[in-house]
Amino acid sequence: MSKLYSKLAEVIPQWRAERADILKQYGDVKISDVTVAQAYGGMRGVKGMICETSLVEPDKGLIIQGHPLLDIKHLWPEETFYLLLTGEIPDEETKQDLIGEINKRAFVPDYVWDILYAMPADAHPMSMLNTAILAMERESVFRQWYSEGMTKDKYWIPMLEDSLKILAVLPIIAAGIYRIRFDKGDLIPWTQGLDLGANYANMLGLPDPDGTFAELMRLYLHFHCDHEGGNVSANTCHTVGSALSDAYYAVSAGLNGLAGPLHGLANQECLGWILEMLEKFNGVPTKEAIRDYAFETLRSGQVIPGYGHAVLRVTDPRFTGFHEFGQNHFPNDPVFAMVAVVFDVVPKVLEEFSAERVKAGKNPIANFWPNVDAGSGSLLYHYGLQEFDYYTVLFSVSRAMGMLSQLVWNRAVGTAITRPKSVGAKFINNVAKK
Ligand code: HAX
Repeated sequence: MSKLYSKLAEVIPQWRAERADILKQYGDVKISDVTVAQAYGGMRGVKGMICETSLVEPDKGLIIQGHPLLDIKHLWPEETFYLLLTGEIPDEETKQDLIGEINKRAFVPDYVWDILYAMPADAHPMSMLNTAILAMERESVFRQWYSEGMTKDKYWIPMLEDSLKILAVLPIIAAGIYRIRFDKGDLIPWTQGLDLGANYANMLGLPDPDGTFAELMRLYLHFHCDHEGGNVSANTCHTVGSALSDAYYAVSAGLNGLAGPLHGLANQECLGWILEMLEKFNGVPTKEAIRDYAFETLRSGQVIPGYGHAVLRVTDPRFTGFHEFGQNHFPNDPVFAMVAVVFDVVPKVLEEFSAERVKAGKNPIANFWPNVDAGSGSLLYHYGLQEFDYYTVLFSVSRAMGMLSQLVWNRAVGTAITRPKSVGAKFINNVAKK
Protein backbone atom coordinates (compact mmCIF):
# COMPACT_ATOMS: atom_id res chain seq x y z
CA MET A 1 0.00 0.00 0.00
CA SER A 2 1.50 3.37 -0.98
CA LYS A 3 2.34 6.01 1.60
CA LEU A 4 0.06 8.42 -0.29
CA TYR A 5 -2.83 5.99 0.03
CA SER A 6 -2.19 5.55 3.78
CA LYS A 7 -1.98 9.31 4.30
CA LEU A 8 -5.25 9.85 2.47
CA ALA A 9 -6.96 7.07 4.39
CA GLU A 10 -5.89 8.94 7.55
CA VAL A 11 -6.96 12.46 6.51
CA ILE A 12 -10.14 11.80 4.52
CA PRO A 13 -12.28 11.17 7.62
CA GLN A 14 -11.12 14.61 8.88
CA TRP A 15 -12.06 16.28 5.56
CA ARG A 16 -15.47 14.66 5.70
CA ALA A 17 -16.01 15.70 9.31
CA GLU A 18 -14.95 19.29 8.56
CA ARG A 19 -17.26 19.48 5.56
CA ALA A 20 -20.21 18.09 7.52
CA ASP A 21 -19.49 20.49 10.36
CA ILE A 22 -19.25 23.54 8.08
CA LEU A 23 -22.48 22.61 6.33
CA LYS A 24 -24.26 22.06 9.62
CA GLN A 25 -23.04 25.25 11.28
CA TYR A 26 -22.87 27.67 8.35
CA GLY A 27 -25.01 26.12 5.62
CA ASP A 28 -27.24 29.21 5.43
CA VAL A 29 -24.48 31.84 5.50
CA LYS A 30 -24.24 33.88 2.29
CA ILE A 31 -20.73 34.03 0.75
CA SER A 32 -21.48 35.76 -2.56
CA ASP A 33 -23.91 38.00 -4.42
CA VAL A 34 -24.21 37.95 -8.19
CA THR A 35 -24.76 41.03 -10.32
CA VAL A 36 -26.17 41.02 -13.82
CA ALA A 37 -22.70 42.02 -15.10
CA GLN A 38 -21.17 38.97 -13.42
CA ALA A 39 -23.78 36.64 -14.89
CA TYR A 40 -23.01 38.00 -18.35
CA GLY A 41 -19.27 38.22 -17.59
CA GLY A 42 -18.20 34.62 -17.11
CA MET A 43 -19.22 34.56 -13.41
CA ARG A 44 -16.03 36.46 -12.59
CA GLY A 45 -15.60 36.75 -8.82
CA VAL A 46 -18.70 34.70 -7.94
CA LYS A 47 -17.87 32.36 -5.07
CA GLY A 48 -19.83 29.24 -5.89
CA MET A 49 -17.55 26.24 -5.63
CA ILE A 50 -15.07 24.69 -3.22
CA CYS A 51 -11.40 23.95 -3.97
CA GLU A 52 -8.89 23.01 -1.27
CA THR A 53 -5.79 22.26 -3.35
CA SER A 54 -4.74 25.85 -4.04
CA LEU A 55 -5.78 29.46 -3.96
CA VAL A 56 -5.04 32.39 -6.29
CA GLU A 57 -4.78 35.73 -4.51
CA PRO A 58 -5.04 38.75 -6.86
CA ASP A 59 -2.00 40.41 -5.25
CA LYS A 60 0.06 37.28 -4.53
CA GLY A 61 -0.65 34.66 -7.16
CA LEU A 62 -0.69 30.93 -6.67
CA ILE A 63 -0.67 29.60 -3.11
CA ILE A 64 -0.53 25.79 -2.89
CA GLN A 65 -2.01 24.47 0.35
CA GLY A 66 -0.89 27.63 2.19
CA HIS A 67 2.56 27.85 0.55
CA PRO A 68 3.19 30.80 -1.82
CA LEU A 69 4.61 29.29 -5.01
CA LEU A 70 8.00 31.00 -4.94
CA ASP A 71 8.63 29.75 -1.37
CA ILE A 72 8.40 26.16 -2.60
CA LYS A 73 9.89 26.47 -6.06
CA HIS A 74 12.38 23.67 -5.28
CA LEU A 75 9.65 20.99 -5.15
CA TRP A 76 9.65 18.17 -7.69
CA PRO A 77 6.34 17.34 -9.41
CA GLU A 78 5.82 14.23 -7.26
CA GLU A 79 6.16 16.39 -4.13
CA THR A 80 3.79 18.94 -5.65
CA PHE A 81 1.15 16.29 -6.28
CA TYR A 82 1.48 14.98 -2.74
CA LEU A 83 1.19 18.52 -1.36
CA LEU A 84 -1.83 19.39 -3.52
CA LEU A 85 -3.61 16.31 -2.35
CA THR A 86 -2.68 15.98 1.32
CA GLY A 87 -1.63 19.49 2.35
CA GLU A 88 1.83 18.24 3.40
CA ILE A 89 5.24 18.37 1.74
CA PRO A 90 6.43 14.74 1.77
CA ASP A 91 9.68 13.70 3.43
CA GLU A 92 12.34 12.03 1.24
CA GLU A 93 11.10 8.49 1.94
CA THR A 94 7.51 9.40 1.04
CA LYS A 95 8.65 11.23 -2.09
CA GLN A 96 10.65 8.17 -3.22
CA ASP A 97 7.67 5.94 -2.45
CA LEU A 98 5.49 8.06 -4.75
CA ILE A 99 8.17 8.08 -7.47
CA GLY A 100 8.11 4.25 -7.16
CA GLU A 101 4.29 4.12 -7.42
CA ILE A 102 4.37 6.23 -10.57
CA ASN A 103 7.15 4.09 -12.04
CA LYS A 104 5.00 0.98 -11.47
CA ARG A 105 2.23 2.45 -13.63
CA ALA A 106 4.41 3.95 -16.39
CA PHE A 107 3.12 1.86 -19.26
CA VAL A 108 1.05 3.01 -22.27
CA PRO A 109 -0.99 0.33 -24.11
CA ASP A 110 -0.19 -0.24 -27.79
CA TYR A 111 -3.66 0.77 -28.99
CA VAL A 112 -2.90 4.35 -27.87
CA TRP A 113 0.19 4.49 -30.07
CA ASP A 114 -1.78 3.02 -32.98
CA ILE A 115 -4.33 5.82 -32.64
CA LEU A 116 -1.67 8.52 -32.37
CA TYR A 117 0.25 7.24 -35.41
CA ALA A 118 -3.04 7.15 -37.37
CA MET A 119 -3.91 10.80 -36.67
CA PRO A 120 -3.46 13.36 -39.49
CA ALA A 121 0.07 14.72 -39.85
CA ASP A 122 -1.19 18.23 -39.08
CA ALA A 123 -3.37 17.31 -36.06
CA HIS A 124 -2.83 19.75 -33.22
CA PRO A 125 -0.72 18.16 -30.44
CA MET A 126 -3.48 19.04 -27.94
CA SER A 127 -6.05 17.16 -30.00
CA MET A 128 -3.65 14.18 -30.03
CA LEU A 129 -3.13 14.36 -26.26
CA ASN A 130 -6.82 14.55 -25.43
CA THR A 131 -7.68 11.77 -27.88
CA ALA A 132 -5.05 9.52 -26.27
CA ILE A 133 -6.36 10.17 -22.75
CA LEU A 134 -9.92 9.54 -23.84
CA ALA A 135 -8.92 6.34 -25.64
CA MET A 136 -7.36 5.07 -22.40
CA GLU A 137 -10.69 5.40 -20.61
CA ARG A 138 -11.14 1.65 -20.96
CA GLU A 139 -8.40 1.32 -18.31
CA SER A 140 -10.44 3.18 -15.70
CA VAL A 141 -10.58 1.37 -12.38
CA PHE A 142 -13.16 3.86 -11.14
CA ARG A 143 -15.60 2.92 -13.91
CA GLN A 144 -14.98 -0.78 -13.29
CA TRP A 145 -15.56 -0.52 -9.53
CA TYR A 146 -18.64 1.66 -10.10
CA SER A 147 -20.16 -0.90 -12.45
CA GLU A 148 -19.55 -3.54 -9.78
CA GLY A 149 -21.59 -1.56 -7.25
CA MET A 150 -18.96 0.34 -5.25
CA THR A 151 -20.31 2.34 -2.31
CA LYS A 152 -19.87 6.12 -2.13
CA ASP A 153 -17.31 6.08 0.69
CA LYS A 154 -14.90 4.15 -1.57
CA TYR A 155 -15.06 6.47 -4.61
CA TRP A 156 -11.72 8.10 -3.80
CA ILE A 157 -9.80 4.81 -3.88
CA PRO A 158 -10.20 3.95 -7.59
CA MET A 159 -10.10 7.69 -8.36
CA LEU A 160 -6.64 7.76 -6.76
CA GLU A 161 -5.65 4.66 -8.73
CA ASP A 162 -6.80 6.25 -12.02
CA SER A 163 -5.01 9.48 -11.06
CA LEU A 164 -1.68 7.75 -10.44
CA LYS A 165 -2.02 5.89 -13.72
CA ILE A 166 -2.81 9.09 -15.65
CA LEU A 167 0.07 10.92 -13.94
CA ALA A 168 2.44 8.13 -14.96
CA VAL A 169 1.33 7.81 -18.59
CA LEU A 170 0.91 11.49 -19.43
CA PRO A 171 4.63 12.30 -19.84
CA ILE A 172 5.10 9.15 -21.92
CA ILE A 173 2.16 10.01 -24.19
CA ALA A 174 3.16 13.67 -24.33
CA ALA A 175 6.77 12.90 -25.24
CA GLY A 176 5.54 10.35 -27.79
CA ILE A 177 3.30 13.00 -29.38
CA TYR A 178 6.31 15.30 -29.70
CA ARG A 179 8.33 12.64 -31.47
CA ILE A 180 5.48 11.44 -33.72
CA ARG A 181 4.02 14.80 -34.65
CA PHE A 182 7.34 16.55 -35.30
CA ASP A 183 9.12 13.62 -36.96
CA LYS A 184 11.75 13.17 -34.31
CA GLY A 185 12.33 9.46 -34.85
CA ASP A 186 11.51 6.47 -32.65
CA LEU A 187 9.80 6.77 -29.30
CA ILE A 188 12.18 6.90 -26.33
CA PRO A 189 11.08 4.61 -23.50
CA TRP A 190 10.47 5.55 -19.86
CA THR A 191 13.52 4.93 -17.66
CA GLN A 192 12.57 2.91 -14.59
CA GLY A 193 13.59 4.58 -11.33
CA LEU A 194 13.75 8.14 -12.71
CA ASP A 195 11.36 10.86 -11.56
CA LEU A 196 8.61 12.35 -13.75
CA GLY A 197 10.45 15.54 -14.74
CA ALA A 198 13.73 13.85 -15.66
CA ASN A 199 11.89 11.08 -17.49
CA TYR A 200 9.82 13.56 -19.49
CA ALA A 201 12.93 15.55 -20.45
CA ASN A 202 14.70 12.36 -21.46
CA MET A 203 11.79 10.96 -23.51
CA LEU A 204 11.49 14.19 -25.51
CA GLY A 205 14.99 13.41 -26.76
CA LEU A 206 16.47 16.91 -26.67
CA PRO A 207 20.15 17.28 -25.78
CA ASP A 208 20.67 17.99 -22.09
CA PRO A 209 24.40 17.67 -21.40
CA ASP A 210 24.33 19.53 -18.06
CA GLY A 211 20.95 18.28 -16.81
CA THR A 212 19.43 21.78 -16.72
CA PHE A 213 16.66 20.87 -19.19
CA ALA A 214 15.48 18.18 -16.76
CA GLU A 215 15.66 20.84 -14.04
CA LEU A 216 13.49 23.13 -16.17
CA MET A 217 10.99 20.32 -16.78
CA ARG A 218 10.63 19.77 -13.02
CA LEU A 219 10.13 23.50 -12.50
CA TYR A 220 7.70 23.72 -15.42
CA LEU A 221 5.61 20.79 -14.16
CA HIS A 222 5.61 22.26 -10.66
CA PHE A 223 4.69 25.82 -11.68
CA HIS A 224 1.73 24.94 -13.92
CA CYS A 225 0.22 22.35 -11.58
CA ASP A 226 -2.94 24.09 -10.35
CA HIS A 227 -4.68 27.49 -10.22
CA GLU A 228 -7.57 26.89 -7.81
CA GLY A 229 -10.94 25.60 -9.02
CA GLY A 230 -12.68 28.18 -11.19
CA ASN A 231 -10.41 28.45 -14.24
CA VAL A 232 -11.75 26.92 -17.46
CA SER A 233 -9.83 23.63 -17.31
CA ALA A 234 -10.25 22.95 -13.58
CA ASN A 235 -13.88 23.99 -13.60
CA THR A 236 -14.65 21.81 -16.63
CA CYS A 237 -12.89 18.82 -15.11
CA HIS A 238 -14.76 19.42 -11.85
CA THR A 239 -18.13 19.54 -13.61
CA VAL A 240 -17.54 16.44 -15.72
CA GLY A 241 -16.22 14.56 -12.67
CA SER A 242 -19.25 15.65 -10.65
CA ALA A 243 -21.41 13.43 -12.89
CA LEU A 244 -19.15 10.55 -11.69
CA SER A 245 -17.50 10.37 -15.07
CA ASP A 246 -14.08 8.85 -14.40
CA ALA A 247 -10.76 10.73 -14.43
CA TYR A 248 -9.98 9.90 -18.08
CA TYR A 249 -13.21 11.60 -19.21
CA ALA A 250 -12.86 14.49 -16.80
CA VAL A 251 -9.18 15.29 -17.40
CA SER A 252 -9.53 15.03 -21.17
CA ALA A 253 -12.51 17.43 -20.99
CA GLY A 254 -10.60 19.88 -18.79
CA LEU A 255 -7.60 19.82 -21.11
CA ASN A 256 -9.83 20.60 -24.09
CA GLY A 257 -10.51 23.87 -22.28
CA LEU A 258 -6.81 24.41 -21.66
CA ALA A 259 -6.37 24.21 -25.46
CA GLY A 260 -8.14 27.58 -25.92
CA PRO A 261 -6.04 30.65 -26.82
CA LEU A 262 -7.37 32.67 -23.89
CA HIS A 263 -6.22 29.91 -21.52
CA GLY A 264 -3.28 27.49 -21.91
CA LEU A 265 -2.76 28.00 -25.63
CA ALA A 266 -1.61 31.55 -24.84
CA ASN A 267 1.90 30.18 -24.27
CA GLN A 268 2.23 29.13 -27.90
CA GLU A 269 0.64 32.38 -29.08
CA CYS A 270 2.98 34.38 -26.92
CA LEU A 271 6.22 32.98 -28.27
CA GLY A 272 4.79 33.32 -31.79
CA TRP A 273 4.24 37.03 -31.15
CA ILE A 274 7.80 37.46 -29.85
CA LEU A 275 9.37 35.58 -32.76
CA GLU A 276 7.33 37.53 -35.31
CA MET A 277 8.77 40.69 -33.85
CA LEU A 278 12.34 39.33 -33.85
CA GLU A 279 11.90 38.39 -37.50
CA LYS A 280 10.29 41.65 -38.52
CA PHE A 281 13.05 43.73 -36.92
CA ASN A 282 15.88 41.32 -37.69
CA GLY A 283 16.84 40.94 -34.02
CA VAL A 284 15.81 42.51 -30.71
CA PRO A 285 14.03 45.77 -31.63
CA THR A 286 14.24 49.03 -29.75
CA LYS A 287 11.74 49.67 -26.97
CA GLU A 288 10.07 52.27 -29.20
CA ALA A 289 9.60 49.68 -31.96
CA ILE A 290 8.16 47.15 -29.48
CA ARG A 291 5.77 49.79 -28.24
CA ASP A 292 4.59 50.54 -31.80
CA TYR A 293 4.26 46.84 -32.58
CA ALA A 294 2.22 46.23 -29.40
CA PHE A 295 -0.13 49.09 -30.26
CA GLU A 296 -0.46 47.73 -33.77
CA THR A 297 -1.49 44.33 -32.34
CA LEU A 298 -4.02 45.92 -29.99
CA ARG A 299 -5.48 48.26 -32.60
CA SER A 300 -5.98 45.36 -34.98
CA GLY A 301 -8.34 43.94 -32.34
CA GLN A 302 -6.05 41.23 -30.97
CA VAL A 303 -4.90 40.63 -27.42
CA ILE A 304 -1.26 40.71 -26.34
CA PRO A 305 -0.76 37.08 -25.39
CA GLY A 306 0.84 36.39 -22.03
CA TYR A 307 -0.46 39.61 -20.46
CA GLY A 308 -3.53 40.18 -18.31
CA HIS A 309 -5.38 37.76 -16.07
CA ALA A 310 -8.89 37.08 -14.85
CA VAL A 311 -7.83 37.05 -11.19
CA LEU A 312 -4.23 38.26 -10.82
CA ARG A 313 -3.50 41.97 -10.46
CA VAL A 314 0.31 41.76 -10.17
CA THR A 315 3.11 40.09 -12.12
CA ASP A 316 2.45 36.38 -11.99
CA PRO A 317 4.98 34.75 -9.59
CA ARG A 318 5.26 31.92 -12.09
CA PHE A 319 6.56 34.46 -14.63
CA THR A 320 9.02 35.71 -12.00
CA GLY A 321 10.22 32.17 -11.20
CA PHE A 322 10.77 31.33 -14.88
CA HIS A 323 12.50 34.65 -15.41
CA GLU A 324 14.93 33.84 -12.57
CA PHE A 325 15.66 30.48 -14.19
CA GLY A 326 16.53 32.19 -17.50
CA GLN A 327 18.65 34.83 -15.72
CA ASN A 328 20.59 32.10 -13.90
CA HIS A 329 21.20 29.87 -16.88
CA PHE A 330 21.22 31.88 -20.13
CA PRO A 331 20.71 35.63 -19.60
CA ASN A 332 22.10 36.44 -23.07
CA ASP A 333 19.88 34.12 -25.09
CA PRO A 334 18.25 36.45 -27.67
CA VAL A 335 14.67 35.13 -27.29
CA PHE A 336 14.89 35.21 -23.49
CA ALA A 337 16.39 38.73 -23.67
CA MET A 338 13.53 39.81 -25.93
CA VAL A 339 10.95 38.58 -23.36
CA ALA A 340 12.70 40.71 -20.75
CA VAL A 341 12.54 43.84 -22.93
CA VAL A 342 8.89 43.19 -23.78
CA PHE A 343 8.21 42.99 -20.03
CA ASP A 344 9.67 46.49 -19.71
CA VAL A 345 7.40 47.89 -22.43
CA VAL A 346 4.05 46.08 -22.60
CA PRO A 347 2.51 46.90 -19.18
CA LYS A 348 2.79 50.62 -19.94
CA VAL A 349 1.27 50.09 -23.42
CA LEU A 350 -1.65 48.15 -21.94
CA GLU A 351 -2.19 50.88 -19.37
CA GLU A 352 -2.37 53.54 -22.09
CA PHE A 353 -4.55 51.38 -24.31
CA SER A 354 -6.86 50.69 -21.39
CA ALA A 355 -7.30 54.44 -20.86
CA GLU A 356 -8.16 54.80 -24.58
CA ARG A 357 -10.69 51.98 -24.26
CA VAL A 358 -12.33 53.65 -21.29
CA LYS A 359 -12.58 56.94 -23.17
CA ALA A 360 -14.29 55.01 -25.97
CA GLY A 361 -16.80 53.61 -23.46
CA LYS A 362 -15.25 50.11 -23.22
CA ASN A 363 -14.14 48.09 -20.20
CA PRO A 364 -10.72 48.89 -18.76
CA ILE A 365 -8.05 46.17 -18.94
CA ALA A 366 -7.89 44.96 -15.36
CA ASN A 367 -4.29 43.74 -15.28
CA PHE A 368 -1.35 44.99 -17.33
CA TRP A 369 1.18 42.48 -16.01
CA PRO A 370 2.59 39.27 -17.48
CA ASN A 371 1.02 35.92 -16.65
CA VAL A 372 2.69 32.50 -16.64
CA ASP A 373 2.59 32.20 -20.41
CA ALA A 374 4.60 35.34 -21.17
CA GLY A 375 8.01 33.83 -20.55
CA SER A 376 7.87 30.06 -20.29
CA GLY A 377 8.13 29.51 -24.06
CA SER A 378 11.45 31.34 -24.34
CA LEU A 379 13.02 28.87 -21.87
CA LEU A 380 11.79 25.86 -23.83
CA TYR A 381 12.97 27.50 -27.05
CA HIS A 382 16.47 27.83 -25.65
CA TYR A 383 16.71 24.05 -25.17
CA GLY A 384 15.65 23.37 -28.75
CA LEU A 385 11.98 22.74 -28.04
CA GLN A 386 10.99 25.16 -30.76
CA GLU A 387 7.73 23.70 -32.03
CA PHE A 388 5.51 26.05 -30.10
CA ASP A 389 2.31 24.29 -31.15
CA TYR A 390 3.48 21.75 -28.60
CA TYR A 391 3.75 24.02 -25.57
CA THR A 392 0.22 23.55 -24.28
CA VAL A 393 0.88 19.80 -24.07
CA LEU A 394 3.63 20.48 -21.53
CA PHE A 395 1.26 22.73 -19.64
CA SER A 396 -1.32 19.91 -19.69
CA VAL A 397 1.00 17.28 -18.24
CA SER A 398 1.45 19.60 -15.30
CA ARG A 399 -2.12 20.90 -14.94
CA ALA A 400 -3.38 17.32 -14.80
CA MET A 401 -1.85 17.15 -11.30
CA GLY A 402 -4.18 19.85 -10.05
CA MET A 403 -7.21 18.43 -11.83
CA LEU A 404 -6.54 14.92 -10.56
CA SER A 405 -5.96 15.98 -6.98
CA GLN A 406 -9.20 17.99 -7.10
CA LEU A 407 -11.03 14.94 -8.48
CA VAL A 408 -9.74 12.71 -5.66
CA TRP A 409 -10.71 15.32 -3.08
CA ASN A 410 -14.16 15.76 -4.58
CA ARG A 411 -14.91 12.05 -4.64
CA ALA A 412 -13.53 11.69 -1.11
CA VAL A 413 -15.92 14.23 0.38
CA GLY A 414 -18.89 13.42 -1.85
CA THR A 415 -19.08 16.68 -3.79
CA ALA A 416 -22.49 17.15 -5.41
CA ILE A 417 -23.20 17.09 -9.12
CA THR A 418 -22.74 20.61 -10.54
CA ARG A 419 -25.97 22.31 -11.56
CA PRO A 420 -26.04 26.12 -11.34
CA LYS A 421 -29.22 27.91 -12.42
CA SER A 422 -29.23 29.74 -15.72
CA VAL A 423 -31.55 32.63 -16.59
CA GLY A 424 -32.35 34.59 -19.77
CA ALA A 425 -32.80 38.25 -20.73
CA LYS A 426 -36.54 38.10 -19.89
CA PHE A 427 -35.73 37.13 -16.30
CA ILE A 428 -33.05 39.81 -16.00
CA ASN A 429 -35.37 42.50 -17.39
CA ASN A 430 -38.10 41.49 -14.93
CA VAL A 431 -35.71 41.50 -11.96
CA ALA A 432 -34.15 44.80 -13.03
CA LYS A 433 -37.58 46.45 -13.31
CA LYS A 434 -38.42 45.41 -9.75
N1 HAX B 1 -4.47 42.36 -24.54
C1 HAX B 1 -5.51 43.06 -25.02
N2 HAX B 1 -6.69 43.20 -24.39
C2 HAX B 1 -6.79 42.63 -23.20
C3 HAX B 1 -5.74 41.93 -22.60
C4 HAX B 1 -4.53 41.77 -23.34
N3 HAX B 1 -3.50 41.08 -22.89
N4 HAX B 1 -6.14 41.48 -21.39
C5 HAX B 1 -7.42 41.90 -21.24
N5 HAX B 1 -7.81 42.59 -22.34
C6 HAX B 1 -9.15 43.10 -22.64
C7 HAX B 1 -10.14 41.94 -22.64
O1 HAX B 1 -10.11 41.27 -23.90
C8 HAX B 1 -11.45 42.63 -22.33
O2 HAX B 1 -11.91 43.21 -23.52
P1 HAX B 1 -13.49 43.22 -23.91
O3 HAX B 1 -14.19 43.85 -22.74
O4 HAX B 1 -13.52 44.05 -25.16
O5 HAX B 1 -13.87 41.78 -24.12
C9 HAX B 1 -11.02 43.76 -21.40
O6 HAX B 1 -9.59 43.94 -21.59
C10 HAX B 1 -11.26 43.45 -19.94
O7 HAX B 1 -10.67 42.21 -19.64
P2 HAX B 1 -10.11 41.88 -18.17
O8 HAX B 1 -11.21 42.10 -17.21
O9 HAX B 1 -8.84 42.63 -17.96
O10 HAX B 1 -9.69 40.38 -18.32
P3 HAX B 1 -10.63 39.10 -18.48
O11 HAX B 1 -10.79 38.49 -17.14
O12 HAX B 1 -11.84 39.37 -19.30
O13 HAX B 1 -9.67 38.18 -19.39
C11 HAX B 1 -7.68 37.10 -20.03
C12 HAX B 1 -8.52 37.58 -18.86
C13 HAX B 1 -6.50 36.30 -19.52
C14 HAX B 1 -8.52 36.20 -20.95
C15 HAX B 1 -7.17 38.34 -20.84
O14 HAX B 1 -6.34 39.12 -20.00
C16 HAX B 1 -6.41 37.96 -22.10
O15 HAX B 1 -7.06 37.70 -23.12
N6 HAX B 1 -5.04 37.92 -22.06
C17 HAX B 1 -4.26 37.50 -23.19
C18 HAX B 1 -4.32 35.98 -23.37
C19 HAX B 1 -3.57 35.27 -22.26
O16 HAX B 1 -2.43 35.61 -21.93
N7 HAX B 1 -4.20 34.23 -21.69
C20 HAX B 1 -3.57 33.39 -20.65
C21 HAX B 1 -4.03 33.71 -19.26
C22 HAX B 1 -3.38 32.83 -18.23
C23 HAX B 1 -3.86 31.43 -18.39
O17 HAX B 1 -5.02 31.07 -18.22
N8 HAX B 1 -2.99 30.59 -18.78
O18 HAX B 1 -3.38 29.35 -19.04
